[in-house]
Amino acid sequence: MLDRISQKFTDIFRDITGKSTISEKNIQDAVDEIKITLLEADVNLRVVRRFVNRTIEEATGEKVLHAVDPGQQFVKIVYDRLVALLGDERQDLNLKGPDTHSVILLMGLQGSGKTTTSAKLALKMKKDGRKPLLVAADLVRPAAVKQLQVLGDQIGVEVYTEDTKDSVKVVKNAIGYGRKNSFNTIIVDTAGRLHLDDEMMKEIKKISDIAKPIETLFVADAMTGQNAVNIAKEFHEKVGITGVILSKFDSDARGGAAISLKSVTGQPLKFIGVGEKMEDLETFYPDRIASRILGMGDVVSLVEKAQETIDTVEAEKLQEKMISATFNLQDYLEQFQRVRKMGSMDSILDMIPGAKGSIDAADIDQKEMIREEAIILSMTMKERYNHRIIGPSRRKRIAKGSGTAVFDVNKLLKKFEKTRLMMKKVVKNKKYQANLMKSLGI
Ligand SMILES: Nc1nc2c(ncn2[C@@H]2O[C@H](COP(=O)(O)OP(=O)(O)OP(=O)(O)O)[C@@H](O)[C@H]2O)c(=O)[nH]1
Ligand SMILES: [Mg+2]
Repeated sequence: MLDRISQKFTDIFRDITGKSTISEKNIQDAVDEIKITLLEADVNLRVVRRFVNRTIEEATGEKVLHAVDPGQQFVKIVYDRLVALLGDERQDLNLKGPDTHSVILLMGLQGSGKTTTSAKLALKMKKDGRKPLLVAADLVRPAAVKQLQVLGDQIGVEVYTEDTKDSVKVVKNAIGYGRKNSFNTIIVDTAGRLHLDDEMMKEIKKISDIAKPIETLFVADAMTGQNAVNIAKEFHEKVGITGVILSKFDSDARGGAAISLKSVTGQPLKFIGVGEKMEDLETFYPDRIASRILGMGDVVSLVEKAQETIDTVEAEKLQEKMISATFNLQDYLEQFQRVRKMGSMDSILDMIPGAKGSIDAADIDQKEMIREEAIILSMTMKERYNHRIIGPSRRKRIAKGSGTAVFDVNKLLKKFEKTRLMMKKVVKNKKYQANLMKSLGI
């Protein structure tokens, strides 16, 4: 997630914050680099120009050039401008109170993630204490209704379906059904098309007229970059949207769609899809994403994610363990037991400054986790607290006890050592980031 762009920004900032004095030329050079970085990230050209011009304007003033830490002032300006570009404040769904029903209509191009996102949103609503109803209004793709039913089953949310080809009728009846049965959040999944065509627009308009949605959300595939942004804009002009959900953000190394969306469409980005699992939908926080884009990590989201799956005390402990290099095999065991609950390792590593690239997420696949768990469980507590005492005969015993081979035990111990080293690196990086952010007042 955002790997490429955040690496570039880290390099640019490291350069400029390393200087004790800076000239207008230094700033111009850094801004030129930023311009290239944003264009490579597939950010809309006009957005880039405006961003660059304003940054130069602010950064070449007396206040910056003669500041004690001119480089850090510059970073702060870029950060503030980026937060503004991403939309400043987080934008909540504009739902009515629980006693009336609110309709959320999802639309977008084929394969953008509408059905998955509908279900993810339903789960989120359910967790928020609302009563969601999913409506299968994609009657174009043969398996679409079934797909939504399977997801609904998985998250324990009812799915309204009808055996017809008339999506407008389904939506109308679904709303009647929802009101009668006191569902207060009606989420409508619609059909996607390959291109923007008149027929699709007509159908969506009809559905929208009947459903009177309080939120009309465009689901855009982050990986399609500017294309996603342009189509969102067209949808807004033709049907009127109230916000965007950017799906597949986990696979987006560039970040261009997220950066341009608000500015080009005028509509806020409300959520990001960060994986295929039902839990993988995050509220979009402009400041946190700006930190991630600029390579400063997103420790806040990480801790929140941990809090969702484990209690607060455990979450704090987890954070401590993650940033200290003092953990032993017992901690390691507890960690991946928690990680398994939290979701994909990849999305977790993304939030830790400096962790990405230091460890390969593929190293931590589920089967291996189970094997490693068995190995550690076969160790005595003494061994878990001090892995250095585990010599050849202990390794043999542990392999036997866990039904694995000595080779597996060796591999685990090696990996554990590698993880410890990674943690040390993260701490160093985190200290650097923390100091930087503290001095910037972020
Ligand atoms: N990695 C990742 N995959 C996603 C995300 N959201 C959706 N997908 C995947 O994208 C594919 C398409 O998702 P769907 O929800 O079926 O898309 P759709 O827009 O409903 O597709 P149509 O109904 O055919 O137009 C599926 O394989 C999803 O698992 C996401 O946030 N991250
Ligand atoms: Mg679909």
